[in-house]
Formats: sequence, C-alpha cells, structure tokens
Amino acid sequence: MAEIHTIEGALRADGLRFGLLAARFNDFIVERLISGAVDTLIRHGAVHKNLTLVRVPGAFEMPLAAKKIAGRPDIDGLICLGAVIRGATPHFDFVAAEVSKGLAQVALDSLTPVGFGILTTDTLEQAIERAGSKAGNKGVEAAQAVLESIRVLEQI
Ligand code: INI
Repeated sequence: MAEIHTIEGALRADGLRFGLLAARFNDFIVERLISGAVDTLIRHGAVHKNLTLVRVPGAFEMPLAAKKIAGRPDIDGLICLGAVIRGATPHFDFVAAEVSKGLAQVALDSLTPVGFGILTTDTLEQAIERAGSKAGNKGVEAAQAVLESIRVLEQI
C-alpha cells in the first residue's frame, strides 16, 4: 500500500505542564498509581516543578475538580488516578459510571487530554495487580496516553 500521511504523538514531556488528580479513597492503591504516573512523566522529560498534584475525597468528586484543572491555561494535560473497587461498596456502579462519563466530558469540553487512570475492579486483589504488580500500573498507562495525546493534538 502507498505511504499515507500519518500523524503520531511522540512520548516527549519536555516543556509540558501536567495536573495529577488523585482520590484519597483506597489511598494505598492510589499512591502507587501516582508514583507510576510521576515516574513516567519524569522519565520522558517532564520536570517536577511542572507537575501539580490535586487530591479529592473519592472518584465521584473527580469530574468537577478535573473540569477546573483542565480549564486552566497553564495545564497541558491531566492524569486522573483512583481506584473504585466493587467489593468495597454497593454503589460501585454509580461511582464508576459517573467518574468515567464525567472525565470523558471534561476532555471534550476543555480540549485538554484527560487520562483515565482509575481502576474499576471487582476485588482488592485485582486492584493491587494493576497498581504496579503483575498486571502493570494503570498510572503509567494513563500518563503515557496523556503525553501521546498532547503531542498528537498539537499536530491536528
Ligand atoms: N470512591 C472511590 O474513589 N473508590 C471507591 O471504591 C469508592 N467506594 O467504594 O465507595 C468511593 N466512594 C466514595 C465516593 O467517590 C465519594 O467520595 C463519596 O460518595 C462522597 O461523595
């Protein structure tokens, strides 16, 4: 097939300013997601002074704070980090649905990349697996996705 013009994002974080939005709920899982995201950004060229961490009580509170952060002119991308665990709550479905819908809407309204680093799992064990053990680290994935998205959107 003939070569087609392709736009792709490089994983370069130099000069970019990031917000990290983290839930306090399930704090010991979320701390690992924060570490994964920060480490990823720094290894790709971001500097600590350009990273701002905002904490909210739980995942349900994220969309509103995300909207304010993503609307700031001094933020290039926002990485949201949390853990919603079914075993821990009967209102899992409501919290998981609201945070996912809400954050997707924030990205569309603000035109700012928003990373969905929110674990939604049935059990605590599954959450641990996705927070830096055998199934990777969702914070790393979310940071990489935001970085790539910023660099793609710059070119479109
Ligand atoms: N918030 C979470 O981030 N994760 C959860 O697993 C969770 N559970 O299990 O309930 C949770 N609930 C709190 C919710 O996000 C709000 O903070 C709370 O309802 C107050 O508005």
